[in-house]
Amino acid sequence: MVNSAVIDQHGAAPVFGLYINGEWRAAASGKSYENRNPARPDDLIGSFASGGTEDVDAAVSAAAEAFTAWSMSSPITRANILYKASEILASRVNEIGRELTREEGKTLKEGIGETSRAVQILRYYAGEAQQPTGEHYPSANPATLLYTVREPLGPCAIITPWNFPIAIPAWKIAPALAFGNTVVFKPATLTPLCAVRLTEALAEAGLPEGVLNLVTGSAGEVGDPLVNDERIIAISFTGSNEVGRQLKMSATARGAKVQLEMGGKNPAIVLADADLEHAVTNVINGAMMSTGQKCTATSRAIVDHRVADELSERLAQRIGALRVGDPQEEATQMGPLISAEAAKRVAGEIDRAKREGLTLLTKDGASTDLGDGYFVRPALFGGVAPDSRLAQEELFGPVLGVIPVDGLDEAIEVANNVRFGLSASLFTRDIGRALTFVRKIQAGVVHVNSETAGAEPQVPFGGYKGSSSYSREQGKAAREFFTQVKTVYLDPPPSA
Ligand code: UN1
Repeated sequence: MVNSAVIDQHGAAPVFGLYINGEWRAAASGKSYENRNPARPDDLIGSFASGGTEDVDAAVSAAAEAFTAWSMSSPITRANILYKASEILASRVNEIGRELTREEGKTLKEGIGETSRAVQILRYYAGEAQQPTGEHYPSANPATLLYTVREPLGPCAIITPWNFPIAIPAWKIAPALAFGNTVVFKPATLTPLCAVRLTEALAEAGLPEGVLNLVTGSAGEVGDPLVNDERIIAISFTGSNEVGRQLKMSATARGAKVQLEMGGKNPAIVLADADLEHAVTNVINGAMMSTGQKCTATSRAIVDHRVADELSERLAQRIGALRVGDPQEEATQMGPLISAEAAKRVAGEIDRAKREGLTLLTKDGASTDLGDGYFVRPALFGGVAPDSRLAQEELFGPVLGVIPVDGLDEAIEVANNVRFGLSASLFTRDIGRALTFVRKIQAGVVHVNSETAGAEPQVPFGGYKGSSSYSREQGKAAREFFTQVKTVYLDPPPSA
């Protein structure tokens, strides 16, 4: 039998399997679920295996079994496999980028861009795997060779969201593997195809069986048993605060190492001396790309009152002109929300803000040509109070509020007055104010004169306060999470 991700066919739609111990297979229950295009829900992308406890058990067993050999393998061997996977993915960037757009709903430019980013991430970790693994120290005994070595942890669970369906899995899985861990990968239920594509590339690159296992399915049927499996030593999770907190409590209670990346309520501060056109472009990109569904999205424009009216006007004009539609069309600038439920929730938040008396600056005339996709028109609210719901809660959609303030000090105070602290931007020409902002802002990723979203693979990524769990992903920080330190005192035997 061919070892292919497509294990069956339901009419015209393929059925994709789980990947366990080097083999694509159906879920033990035999069940699968449908995955549809959020821009055109009648477009069935495929069916995906609905994993369950039995599958999780098989995947964890495979990861546990494969760990000894993989953890002892040369980092150079691992680097070569990651590099090969990057090449395989690179050769399919356009195809997979289009699939990402069809499955997730971000624009083609973003879908292909994100896939290229996954290629870059795999390449980066191929290099990172070849970096030093420890440090050499002086000892009280001059004859002692005293050094540390970072060693892998064991089987890890990688639990990822739908909003970056290939980049986030790549930036968690690649370091886990590079540093000698094995993986059970549980992707978001809504974006299993990207997870299959990444797994295929890594499998084809020559990962030994059991080193990476993919179990698609729901949080309850796959996520819970995975998090609670005693053999899973570490868990890296990106998703909502509610799920993250719960996950951390149950996993740390049994002694697992846990890393969480969660929400944001990211501010872009615009001072009166800023280049307004540049600020407008970056605020809109930060707020509206990926339909506002990034934890790094800009959701508060905190603006000096001297330029607040002008900036609001320009934002309203340009946001109102964004071409919303099917992201598979090149001209589209903003696609749908991920699901019917998400669209309903975000539309409800917009209605609620209007009912509470907030001023909607963009026109919200219903569009005629959006079909039955999960579309919500982008919304800009003006004169928003810093303590309003719109300025405090993460809405995860194309909604932006302008909060007028009096100068930098008040702007920073307002910016910090939320429970999140992922990313933040400042727009100014004044280096002194920029330095003050960098020092006082409570955020893990800080930008001056660029948008709040974005994360390069070679630097640490993560948030302050409720956005994260005080650990960082990517860059050198990934090695810290996915390894533990062994300290070695090596003394010569006493000479005869
Ligand atoms: C980005 O801004 O490009 O889920 C990355 C998220 C973040 C990643 C953002 N963890 O939106």
